[in-house]
Amino acid sequence: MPQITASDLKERIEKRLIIENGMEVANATNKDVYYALASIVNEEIIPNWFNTNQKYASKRSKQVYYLSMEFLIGRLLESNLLNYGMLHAAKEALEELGFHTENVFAEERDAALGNGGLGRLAACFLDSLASLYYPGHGFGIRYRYGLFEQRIIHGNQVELPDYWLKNPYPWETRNEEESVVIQFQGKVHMFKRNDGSLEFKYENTDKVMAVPYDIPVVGYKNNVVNTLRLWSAEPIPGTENERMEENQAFYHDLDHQHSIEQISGFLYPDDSSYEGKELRLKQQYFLVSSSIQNILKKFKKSYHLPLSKLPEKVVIQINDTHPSLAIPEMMRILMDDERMEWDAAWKVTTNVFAYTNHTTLSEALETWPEEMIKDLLPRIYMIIEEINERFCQSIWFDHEELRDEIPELAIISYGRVHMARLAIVSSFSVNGVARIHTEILKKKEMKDFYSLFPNKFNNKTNGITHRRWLLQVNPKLAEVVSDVIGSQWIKRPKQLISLLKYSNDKALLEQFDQVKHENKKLLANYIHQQTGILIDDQSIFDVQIKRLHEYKRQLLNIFHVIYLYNELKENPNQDMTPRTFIFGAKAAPSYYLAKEVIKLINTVASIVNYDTSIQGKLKVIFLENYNVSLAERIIPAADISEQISTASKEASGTGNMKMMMNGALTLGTLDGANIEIRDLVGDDNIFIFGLTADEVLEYYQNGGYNARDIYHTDDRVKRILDQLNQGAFGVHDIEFKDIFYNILYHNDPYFVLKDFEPYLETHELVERAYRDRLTWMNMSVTNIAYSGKFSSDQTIREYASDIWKIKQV
Ligand code: GPK
Repeated sequence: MPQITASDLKERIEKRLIIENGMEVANATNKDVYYALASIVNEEIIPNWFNTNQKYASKRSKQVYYLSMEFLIGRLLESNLLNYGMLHAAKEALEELGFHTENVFAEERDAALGNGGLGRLAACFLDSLASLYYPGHGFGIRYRYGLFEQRIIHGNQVELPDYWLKNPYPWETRNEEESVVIQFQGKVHMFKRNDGSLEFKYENTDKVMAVPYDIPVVGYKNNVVNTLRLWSAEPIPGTENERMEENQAFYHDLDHQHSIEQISGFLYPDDSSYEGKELRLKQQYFLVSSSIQNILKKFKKSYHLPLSKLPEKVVIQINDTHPSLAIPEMMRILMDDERMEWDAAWKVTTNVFAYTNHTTLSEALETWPEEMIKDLLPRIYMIIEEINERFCQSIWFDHEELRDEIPELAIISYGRVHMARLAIVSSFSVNGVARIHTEILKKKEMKDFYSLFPNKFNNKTNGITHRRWLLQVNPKLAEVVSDVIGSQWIKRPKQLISLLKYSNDKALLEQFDQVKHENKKLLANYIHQQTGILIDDQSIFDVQIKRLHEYKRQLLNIFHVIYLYNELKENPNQDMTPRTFIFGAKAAPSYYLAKEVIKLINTVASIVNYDTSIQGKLKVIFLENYNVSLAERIIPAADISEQISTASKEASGTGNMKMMMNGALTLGTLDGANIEIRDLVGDDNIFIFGLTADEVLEYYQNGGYNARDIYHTDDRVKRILDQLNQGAFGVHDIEFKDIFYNILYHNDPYFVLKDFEPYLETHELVERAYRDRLTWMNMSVTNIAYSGKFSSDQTIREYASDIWKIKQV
């Protein structure tokens, strides 16, 4: 890879500005410079992109396609510069031209085509695939509106549309010539061919054009450029005119055009919960039909092999059940267009698809009304029916012990189509995303399926790209690490383990401490600038950043804050290390209780932050519009990483890994990947509290526990709940009654009260530990040292070797 120097870049930026904008640098805005730099990076990318595709084609490599309704990519300029080895030079060039790098990068809108963990995981996976020389690509939807922008107004979440494409997006290329047609609705007719085989013809379907927009996925300093292909829904050109002669055709047409464009109109803003809207079903079919057509066309064009060989060259990972209609879609094309028999098509299909499950929450399970699928996708419905029929038959005849369970196993049952069941039956691999999660799938949630298909089930613990989440977001830490152990860890993140040898080196620990402190100062400045609130950069930065969900228990966190505040009011002079509690969280717009919690946090903040009697010992910061870019600012500054979900509920978590990698200590429950973090760093380097998953599951089985007992026996708890009920935190006395009722009348379904006391006690341990700087930094460095295990490079290697059977090219 040729080294590009700062002065080269400077010159190229100047030239660009002249050619493209006819302007001198002196007159250029941050935006002008952003576009100039992006197009320079694109000039570097394009030949490599072409070469990568050539190489895959000439080697006829097996390819993996990652199908996902979400790709939460965030900004790309900085990470593309980093992966091209141009970041240092670019920063220097920009500063020399009189620009602040950060302001130039901030010109890019976050591509927020995802809700949270699931979408961000997809983005990290693409980064690792390219960086590890794997032929792997993403397929998704080019939503015109990404995840809503969050404003906090009088403590409440307000949603604004995220029209992220307002300005041209420099990383995408429209490839109209590769468009495909998608068909909805209509009638299916069945004919018998002369040879006796069946032929299906569709009539009066609604046709939509899927136009691909390609985004390059740049590997780290390896010249690899893979592709993220995002589909956009458009009317088929020419069809307007056909209808022009009809009466009022023009208005019908506008209406029609609008309904087509809606398909890629916006991202559904729900995380881990199922909404059941027809438009969402359309989006799902739109994604999978365009992707499967594309995959098959490409296979036929470049491999010159019969379709029966598809599984040797193609593997498709479906990211949760959202793209699971890809399965009947594949069957449809193989049979109806390619004239394969059912058995042959089934053999191909079941050897191509692999399915990842991301949650056991029942509210997230996708089941569509039979009628909806039948109406929107009549041929797909027939195929699902047939898959179901054959599957139920096989249970009836081959697994008598499960006959009574058929209603719980059938893909179509009680009028609904169960997408997870479809995915399990039709895939060769089913994986969970952390060890405990996979165990719960096997032992509980998917127990009977596990007994039917024990070999399909496997675990792939999630990971995060250390390039973005350490190298890019925390350059100071990366530099110290490289000074100590050399820079091989960048290619081999597990080598971070060498840091252990130095975890008692006092001078070094002080250096790490200094880096953390500098990062905290940067965040404190940002917070001041955003909120006007001054925070103490010597205080413990205690961070909980993730979607707002009852199971993630932001409520437990804010209860603890209220408790501390109550204590301080009683005894303002008590000796206490100052704390800053930092929250970032979006709630699904229709999730009432989640929004109440946001309001509660903001209300508590507005009281605590301005109460001078507590001498600045406590601050509560709710940063609005939590997104990838904001995570990038917060994570390097975190001392404590709050991972406090009700045990058994968080499939894995990935924020836990990001903060660990940046030297934060986890305060968490034995849930998701926290368990694997604990196993690595040991009990001395993590703060674990609360019920275990087994205990939680047992309570659920026996109808829960009695929350009122705790309310009546623990004065601290009673006081907090009464404060909520009596309006101590609000203007009207009805303010937080619903939270109060949910805990006492719905019996605290997420065990907030049950885990409250152990949580307090563990916080006390944290506070005490923080006072001993060296011990704390030793713990911190130990966490960084083990975090290489959670690089998504490791995860991707495991997917590649165990599931995908693909090789590095
Ligand atoms: C799980 F089911 C879902 C979903 O719809 N969205 C989502 O982000 C998350 N997830 C899990 O909640 C996390 O525990 C997990 O780390 C992440 O997916 C990636 O696997």
